[in-house]
Amino acid sequence: MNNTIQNLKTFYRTPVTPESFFISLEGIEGSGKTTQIKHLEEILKKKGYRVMTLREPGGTEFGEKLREAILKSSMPLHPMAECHLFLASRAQLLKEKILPFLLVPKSVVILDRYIDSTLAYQGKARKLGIQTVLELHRHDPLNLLPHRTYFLDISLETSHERQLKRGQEKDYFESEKTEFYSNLIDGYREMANLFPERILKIDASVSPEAVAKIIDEDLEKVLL
Ligand code: T5A
Repeated sequence: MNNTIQNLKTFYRTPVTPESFFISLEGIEGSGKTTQIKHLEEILKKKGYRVMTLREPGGTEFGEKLREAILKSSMPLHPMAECHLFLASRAQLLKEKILPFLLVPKSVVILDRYIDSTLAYQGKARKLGIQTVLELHRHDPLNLLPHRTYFLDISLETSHERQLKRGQEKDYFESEKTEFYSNLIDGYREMANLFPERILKIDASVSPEAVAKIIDEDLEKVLL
């Protein structure tokens, strides 16, 4: 990790809203993000929070159109084009949904993928560079970081097994080769080291219940 990357961290901020909370879930395909989000929604609602769950890319009318354009693209996009499409979706999501909802008292925004996906997928696996992606995010509103990020860490083998079980058609990224995925996993692990105060890396090869228990215990410590 060089100094320039460390310096770029100073352009980033977390929301200063005493009663609301911003959580993101990250990991490769099949890591169990959707599964854990359902659990998180339940326990946060039981605790009396208003919860808004969103996904990236998407979450707004404009963002859903971009999602379709990226994930259903029949031709390979230039990594920089790909990256800017994710950023466009994110900026609109922040403006329309995330920032207004965080002003609601006792609210939690749960996001299925956020900035760490771009750092790992476009920065590392597509080789744009972590520094480049951090530079692209350093301006408002993209410089807003979650209070907490759960990185569900699984191996490529586990990801393949879970996807085979599910038997879905492969999308744009799921057809990528092994090298892309091992860089991707490295990218996520690098992000967990770069942002240790925000990202909790969880071994997600265990049962969904065991993963949920780790998240529950952490939430007890970090929620106000
Ligand atoms: N992308 C996104 C970028 O490249 N850059 C960006 O900036 C952003 C924001 C989005 C794609 O876009 C890329 C990344 C992605 O390739 P998507 O359709 O939203 O695509 O895909 P994913 O987010 O990857 O969704 P998945 O459904 O594949 O993964 P999940 O949500 O992590 O996994 P989940 O919970 O659906 O579980 C998968 C299966 O595993 C089982 C579940 O029952 C399910 O069948 N499972 C477990 N099995 C055993 N043990 C556990 N602990 C399990 N947890 C779940």
